[in-house]
Amino acid sequence: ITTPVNDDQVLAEINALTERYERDPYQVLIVDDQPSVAEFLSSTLQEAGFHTHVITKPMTELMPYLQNHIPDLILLDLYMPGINGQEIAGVIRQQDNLISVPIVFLSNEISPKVQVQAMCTGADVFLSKPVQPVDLLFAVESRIRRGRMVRNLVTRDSLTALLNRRESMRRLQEEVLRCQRYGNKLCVALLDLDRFKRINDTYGHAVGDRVIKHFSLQLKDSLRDGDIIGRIGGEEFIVVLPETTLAVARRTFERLAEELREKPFSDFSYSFSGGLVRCLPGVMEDALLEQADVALYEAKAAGRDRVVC
Ligand code: GH3
Ligand code: MG
Ligand code: MG
Ligand code: MG
Repeated sequence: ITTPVNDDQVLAEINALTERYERDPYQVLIVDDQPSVAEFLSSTLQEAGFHTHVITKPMTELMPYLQNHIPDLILLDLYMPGINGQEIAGVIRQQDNLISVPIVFLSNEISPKVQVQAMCTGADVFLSKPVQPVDLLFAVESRIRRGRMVRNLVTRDSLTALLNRRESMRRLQEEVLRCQRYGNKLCVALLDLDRFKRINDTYGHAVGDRVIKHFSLQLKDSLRDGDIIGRIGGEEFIVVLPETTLAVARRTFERLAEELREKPFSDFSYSFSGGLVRCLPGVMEDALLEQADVALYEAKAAGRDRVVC
């Protein structure tokens, strides 16, 4: 069995990626109708190194914010004009992508019955106002790291640190909706490594795994930060490219294929095939995936190591 020469580097880079996803600054969302309270909470948390975002008008500002951001923890006031924290927590807990986000209630409500009702929405702890900075920091510190870890476990693939199949499909659905609503440009590619069985049979399954990791890193390097990259099967990947034309997407994948040909993995090289499609008005994600799959099949049938649009 040959040992790939750049193996250590690939492993180190995957580990670094995984760590980065765990160490990105923690973002706390503060929802309180009283600006002075929100400001106090925000500065206390910022001094402890957290990033914060303040919402004082939840009726109009909260849902739009949560559509584009996933905070690491939510500090929630109970009584606010027009809506209360309990209702908000109930809505948040019904969203798959927010399931792992801890919710900390903050209120001067002292009735145990009301506090228990609020907690029954799926919140994590109830703090009484006025809260001491040390109590606030204890409550946040003890929950925020675990929330982030759970989220990574639920959304990321453990071999490559790319998005897993479930999260890839959720993100694809979001982007397709954006494309349908606002006419945003959007491309989707399905990629599959060529003759992968042969690589496993020749070099062993462990080397096959390293090839998958190597490809994941190369793919990540070729794409932009806003692109969505997921591993959806053994050696199958999805790439969702918002705000990208078919021509640009195609060039990106052709460059990647070129690089894999020029700089082989170690003493052997591997290639991939791809099916690339553009999202058009009226086409939903299932149909889009099917089109991409047909294009991928054509790329395989035409001899592999190519991208078909
Ligand atoms: P084609 O060019 O037609 O895609 O040929 P292929 O050999 O890649 O075909 P196929 O998709 O049928 O086979 C993929 C193989 O990948 C089968 C499976 O044993 C292997 N595989 C799937 N998941 C993993 C994994 O996580 N690690 C490794 N090492 N191998 C895997
Ligand atoms: Mg209030
Ligand atoms: Mg396959
Ligand atoms: Mg394959």
